[in-house]
Amino acid sequence: MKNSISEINITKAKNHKTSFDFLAENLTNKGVDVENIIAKLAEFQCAIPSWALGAGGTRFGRFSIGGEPGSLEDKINDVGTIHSLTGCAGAISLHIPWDIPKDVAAIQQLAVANGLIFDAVNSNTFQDQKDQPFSYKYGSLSSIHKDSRDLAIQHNMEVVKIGEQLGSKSITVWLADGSNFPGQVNFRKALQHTADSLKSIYSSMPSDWSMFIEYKPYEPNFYHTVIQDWGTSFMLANECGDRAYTLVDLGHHLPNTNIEYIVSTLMSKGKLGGFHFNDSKYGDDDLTVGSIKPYQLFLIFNELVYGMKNDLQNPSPAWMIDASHNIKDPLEDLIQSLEAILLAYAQALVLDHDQLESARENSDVVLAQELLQDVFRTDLRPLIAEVRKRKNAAIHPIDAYRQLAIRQQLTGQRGTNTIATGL
Ligand code: PSV
Ligand code: MN
Repeated sequence: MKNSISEINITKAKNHKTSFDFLAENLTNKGVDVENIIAKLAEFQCAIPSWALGAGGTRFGRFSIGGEPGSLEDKINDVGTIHSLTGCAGAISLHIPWDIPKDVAAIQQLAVANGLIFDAVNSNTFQDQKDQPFSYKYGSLSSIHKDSRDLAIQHNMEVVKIGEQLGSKSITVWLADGSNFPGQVNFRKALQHTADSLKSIYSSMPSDWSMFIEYKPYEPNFYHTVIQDWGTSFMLANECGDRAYTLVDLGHHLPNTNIEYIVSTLMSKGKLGGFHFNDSKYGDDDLTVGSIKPYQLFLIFNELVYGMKNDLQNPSPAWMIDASHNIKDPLEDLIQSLEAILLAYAQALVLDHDQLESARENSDVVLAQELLQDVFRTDLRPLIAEVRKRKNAAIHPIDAYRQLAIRQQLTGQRGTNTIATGL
């Protein structure tokens, strides 16, 4: 694949050089250290979840695409393809039990061959599995029923064991628990059970592991969710210990929430552990990153960049795309998301944070806005393309994906009827 990408790059090289040289000169004239930013962008790697490689669906239906991955091996190969084209998708995040590796050594080898590492493993107590002895219908880690709670705790411990074999160092717990109707549960008991369950999972983890606690305001429960917001997650993470962190998923906020402020607060307290990218118009829409609110994404990245530089008590967040691909080819959609993420990151790196700080100190509100919007309205795409070119990835990944007819090849190999596991 690398050779074919290089050949396609040759046809794009002249135009790319013209636009990159123009941008680099303009940025340099403004005092931006272009090479330093290229180096930072080149380091950025974002995990792709194993459930995002097939066609997504809604409860109303699912429109299949050809060549969906039918096995974990296929999924690893698909992430490898995205990584070859973009150079920034060097990790895969598994959802257990959807993707339990049968032959761990072979799976590891395949990942290495594709240049991938295993990022956070994700537990799943939001569905009952076939022949499960106790149901999660009325909750899992929060359940009033001890048998269901114990089963869910056990499951999380097993997920950590699988992750350990693969070299993961963290588990993400997204707890769907809550209630659908007023009066259904005792809030206090559900929260206390959740805290106790999380603490038992936490205390059983290896000492170099981290736990990411994801929050979400609603769905699948529509009256109350136990871990509904960053405050609840933060509180539970503190109760668990130093290696428990909050995970921010961009789609898990009520409309107009100031997510950048949440990011800033969590990082300043050293508690932002994981980050799920997507975009939305209404709720947890799981749309392509940057497709609806790219300015918000830039503002969020400003806080992330500030935090990565100044909040040394905060670990480097584990990045992952968490979107669903309803009508697009998932691989193309993921490539578009990666482009939007890198672009927002590049914008935040180009922003002169010292100048912004001095505008703030002078309460120069107009200058602060000028600084932000000047960067946001500068087309930095050639910078991202340059990073890819230097890594022997594709200057234009979507063009290359189409020229290489990858979906057609996958459909030829895997058929038109395979259906990937996921939501
Ligand atoms: C829940 O909506 C979520 O964002 C969690 O991260 C899950 O693990 C993922 O989606 C897939 O179900
Ligand atoms: Mn998520």
